[in-house]
Amino acid sequence: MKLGTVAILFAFAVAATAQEGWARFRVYPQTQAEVERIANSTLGLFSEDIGIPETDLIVGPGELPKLRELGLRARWISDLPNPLRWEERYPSLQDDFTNQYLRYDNIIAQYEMWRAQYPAQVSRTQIATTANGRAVWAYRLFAPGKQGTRTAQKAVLSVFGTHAREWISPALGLNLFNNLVSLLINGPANTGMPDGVEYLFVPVLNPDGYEYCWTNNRMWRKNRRNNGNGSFGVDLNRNYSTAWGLNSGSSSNPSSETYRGTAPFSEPETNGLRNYLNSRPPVTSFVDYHSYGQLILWAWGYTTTPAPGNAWMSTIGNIVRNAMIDAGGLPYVAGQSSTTLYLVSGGSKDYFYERYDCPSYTIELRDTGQNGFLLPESEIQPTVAESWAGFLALVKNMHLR
Ligand code: 0X9
Ligand code: ZN
Repeated sequence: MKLGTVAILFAFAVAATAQEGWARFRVYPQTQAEVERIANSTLGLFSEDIGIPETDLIVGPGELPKLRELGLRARWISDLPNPLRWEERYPSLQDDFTNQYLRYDNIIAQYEMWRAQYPAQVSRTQIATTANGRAVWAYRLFAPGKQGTRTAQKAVLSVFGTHAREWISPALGLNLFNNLVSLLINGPANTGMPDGVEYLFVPVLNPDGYEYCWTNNRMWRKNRRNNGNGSFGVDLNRNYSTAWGLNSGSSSNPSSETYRGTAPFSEPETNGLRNYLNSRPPVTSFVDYHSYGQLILWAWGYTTTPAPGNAWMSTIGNIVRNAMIDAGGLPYVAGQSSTTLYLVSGGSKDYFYERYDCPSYTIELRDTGQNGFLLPESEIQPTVAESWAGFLALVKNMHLR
């Protein structure tokens, strides 16, 4: 009976994957040993994480035997577009950041338009050069009101594109920056925003990975460091110094999707970001924008013990959450990272919380798994609307720290 079911499932799978050859399957691990088997498989991961009771996998052409080898009940969920050579799906140049996902050069070109237009308020700094020779940029927007302080005393830091395949994140960054320009440079005399704040945006922290998604594999996550053993990539969100290498929240295996690198800040992207902030005013709020899951997560990520600042991170985090729900109508869940999602060691939000004692979050944007990382471009604007509300709520309430 069981074997029969499996056979029928696989017959269906072969039929289902016949055209494109790529599909999303759900497996149902029940023990840690079964989770381990999935972790050691070379099948792609569609879920955010491998875990009990269910995990979604990406099965490519000819990979059904690998799925069978897991020895787990498997259910076909949907066909997937071919994740290789994604650029072929976009015949013409994408240049409308409000409704399209852009190539890295076009993202930076858009920020450069703002810099050219508002040279007194917008500036940029190169914070790193990647393994593949790309520049990582930080853009600074400082627009004091008429009566405002002429020098910034606080930095609001927003990081986008840490994980390569989470394309909604850099797209959101462009739209948030656009809204900030409208509000702070072209907006009313009283913006309702706190005084003396500079806004620091990293449009794409991981440009090598992001471009690799366009040219080679749409589901790439890490950067493109050559690990020297045939594997590539360090998970930048496991490479910060706080609790770096704590076993449960990252991997020492270079092939792993959560490989932490050889040392804290071993990667130019994370190291460059840390060093850049030494020449800026103290960070008074931090958000690392990811997808997916619709979550507002605060430190600590590396332990389930609440951080000393748990009370105010919770207060501010829930204000942000409520603002996002009010604006978008979709559920967002707020909580301490480790207890709401899973343990992460060497993550960005733990580092910025520890270093600056500021409210520090990972926001997981849309959706909750229907499209996952492949969020349609039609959802860019709805995501922007709710995230802008959340951004304003954070900046206006960070003093509650
Ligand atoms: O695993 C991650 O890095 C994040 N999820 S994702 O699917 N976007 O990869 C979660 C990060 C939670 N952050 C920390 N605890 N620092
Ligand atoms: Zn991510």
